[in-house]
Amino acid sequence: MGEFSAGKSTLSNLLIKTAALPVNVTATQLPPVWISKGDDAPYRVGLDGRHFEIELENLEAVSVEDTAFIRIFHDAELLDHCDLIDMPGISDPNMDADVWERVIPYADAVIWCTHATQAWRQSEAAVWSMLPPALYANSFLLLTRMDKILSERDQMRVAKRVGRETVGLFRELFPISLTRALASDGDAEKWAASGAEDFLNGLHQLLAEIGDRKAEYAAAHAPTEPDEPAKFVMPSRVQPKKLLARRPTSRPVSAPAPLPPL
Ligand SMILES: Nc1nc2c(ncn2[C@@H]2O[C@H](COP(=O)(O)OP(=O)(O)OP(=O)(O)O)[C@@H](O)[C@H]2O)c(=O)[nH]1
Ligand SMILES: [Mg+2]
Repeated sequence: MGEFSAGKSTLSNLLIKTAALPVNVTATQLPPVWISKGDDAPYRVGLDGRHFEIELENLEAVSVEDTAFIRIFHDAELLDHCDLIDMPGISDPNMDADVWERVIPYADAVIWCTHATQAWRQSEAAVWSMLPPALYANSFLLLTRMDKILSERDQMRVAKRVGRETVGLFRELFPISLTRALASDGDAEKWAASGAEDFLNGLHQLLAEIGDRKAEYAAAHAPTEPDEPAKFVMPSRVQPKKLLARRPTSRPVSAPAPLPPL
């Protein structure tokens, strides 16, 4: 999530190692794009829940007004551990907040992108304060476009200020240059210098923790056979899979399922 042009789609493309999502200098007029593992054909989900075929090459033709979200599928390793939802910008005057608000209940965690050069504006803090506080401990704040801040001293200064202003609101803050990460092209030093390595380590750690919590929760709530002796009742092992985003269900989007506590 984040303001328009904060780098959300650039980040999604980096995470799935494919230029699947349109990246634009101006605001992108797209509904949320929900990315899962697989090779199914892409489709859009209408506001009434019906599915409609779409063309991957022509995502920008999808109408924001009557689409809840777009579903696309890729074979990226990260998608073994979570789904991703690439969101539209939060304060685009041409887009109703409903467009992104209706997918929030599906999220277990948020990666918030904020432009390092104007980081953590009031509009961002205001939207974040309206989201479920249960998300905070599972969410990251990315200071994107760090390459636009030239001196190391200024980079540290902005990271420190934003860290101070967001105490308790995020699990962790990572400065990153998404464009440098994309351009590192297998160069480990450039990858680390871009900030991508630290962020990806943090993300994998979070996904593992959420997976463990979900597995424990599922085991603790597994149905038991009342007539059988306790020693024969085995908790069913549930493999955690979709962590950043839950799949749509028939329940209303305003009633998110509880995530086991940290
Ligand atoms: N220099 C620099 N440019 C970046 C960085 N991240 C993204 N950009 C550029 O910023 C522009 C917007 O990036 P997007 O990924 O489309 O931003 P977005 O948040 O998805 O924007 P919307 O979907 O319109 O809300 C593109 O031209 C990107 O190349 C970065 O870390 N450094
Ligand atoms: Mg985008």
